[in-house]
Amino acid sequence: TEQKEIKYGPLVAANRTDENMEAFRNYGLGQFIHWGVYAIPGNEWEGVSARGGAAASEWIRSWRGPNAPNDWTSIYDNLYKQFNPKSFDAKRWAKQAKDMGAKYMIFTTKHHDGFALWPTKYTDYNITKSPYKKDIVKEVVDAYTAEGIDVYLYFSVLEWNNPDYFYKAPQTTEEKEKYNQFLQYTRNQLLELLDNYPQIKGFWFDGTWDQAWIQAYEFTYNLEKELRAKHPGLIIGSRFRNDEYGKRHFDSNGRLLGDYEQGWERKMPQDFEWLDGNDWDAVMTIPPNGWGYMKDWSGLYTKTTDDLLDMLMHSVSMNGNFVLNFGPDGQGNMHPGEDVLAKEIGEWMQVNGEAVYGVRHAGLPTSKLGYYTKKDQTLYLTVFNKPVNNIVRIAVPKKAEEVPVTAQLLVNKKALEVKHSDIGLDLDKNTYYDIQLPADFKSERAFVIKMQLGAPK
Ligand code: FHN
Repeated sequence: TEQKEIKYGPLVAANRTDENMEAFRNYGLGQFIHWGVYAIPGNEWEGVSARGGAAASEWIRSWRGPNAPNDWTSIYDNLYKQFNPKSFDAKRWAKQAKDMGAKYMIFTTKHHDGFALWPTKYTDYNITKSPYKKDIVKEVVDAYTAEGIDVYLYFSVLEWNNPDYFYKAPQTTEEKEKYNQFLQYTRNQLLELLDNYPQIKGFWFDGTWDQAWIQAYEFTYNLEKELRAKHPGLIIGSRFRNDEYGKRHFDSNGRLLGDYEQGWERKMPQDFEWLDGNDWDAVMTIPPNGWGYMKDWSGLYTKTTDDLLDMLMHSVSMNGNFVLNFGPDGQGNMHPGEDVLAKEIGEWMQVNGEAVYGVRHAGLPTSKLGYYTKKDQTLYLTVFNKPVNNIVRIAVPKKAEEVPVTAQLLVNKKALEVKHSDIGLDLDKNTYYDIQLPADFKSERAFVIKMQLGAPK
């Protein structure tokens, strides 16, 4: 295919191999936290509700529902005067994330409403003007860093309440000046975040889809360069900027714009091939689409521990990280449902974490039983669908130099027999290894079979 001339393409080579990027590749599991003044309404406020098919509680300022008062926007923009999370304890959050098994976390410094959770010099609409006053971003960065969890800062470029923000590309000189102010403001805030919290590993950008930002490709190109120069090793996903043809995530020649693909939000790639060898993360809500606190989960399908473990293994089996979102309430407590999920995931990770951390795509034919992950000569199969005959059958390409030789159950370290079986409808392509599960083996959740690979006998 014909290659386009691109001036504002990627600033870094694909698949960086430095320490920071290697760490990113090994995280496996992460935590997202959406917190801001939207936690006060928790999706419902005096007749205003962001409920409905696409309900996203952090969007309540604009998804106001039919019963919202006319001055709802201004009511919302004054909610910060009530933001005083008495129970907030970043150390408690960090401990919970650690126990869940998260190796990195992403925290909303500022969502689309523009309210900054750090004491920014560049707008008064920030935490110091709330009754809480203290720097929440600092508390979070310090507490998670102390637990050994890497921190990434979520930053929404889109700001609903900023008069200098433009959705459409600015036209007149006056509009252009205003938008330039906005761009400078964005730059100032990002540099400020790097100055204030030098421990962070990266930015997780959002709200970069509007035309004005898309047209500012020269500015965003230079800004990315500046951020990277200021903070060597910084990790930036593909949502930050676009090329001069308006192509986002990937430039017009299909090259990734950033260090990892950031398009997997509440969805997952079906096939490993779709990923084209890029690094990626999947970010996931517990309710269908609520990122900020949602007081009432009733009537919504909220994902179960088993759903989430399935998505986790789906991600890591394809070289991605799985990031589970939490939306604490206006006092700084996690939703009770989130506490339960975090605990159950953590218990599972205690036993099976080695199938998650530092693993890679195994390159085997997909299995109906579950997901493969691989680390050096060790192969893991996380079984979600236990076979009725208790035989776990592993397909290996016929010419493979490595096949399963020994196997054990991670849950009890019990050795299992591995037998070469030539059963299958595609014996020209694959050969099969059977692992017999103990007849009395029962498991309430997915379980992991750990195998050592070796030369075929
Ligand atoms: O609009 C936001 C949404 O509220 C949430 O922050 C998610 C997280 O990935 N991102 C946006 C939609 O893409």
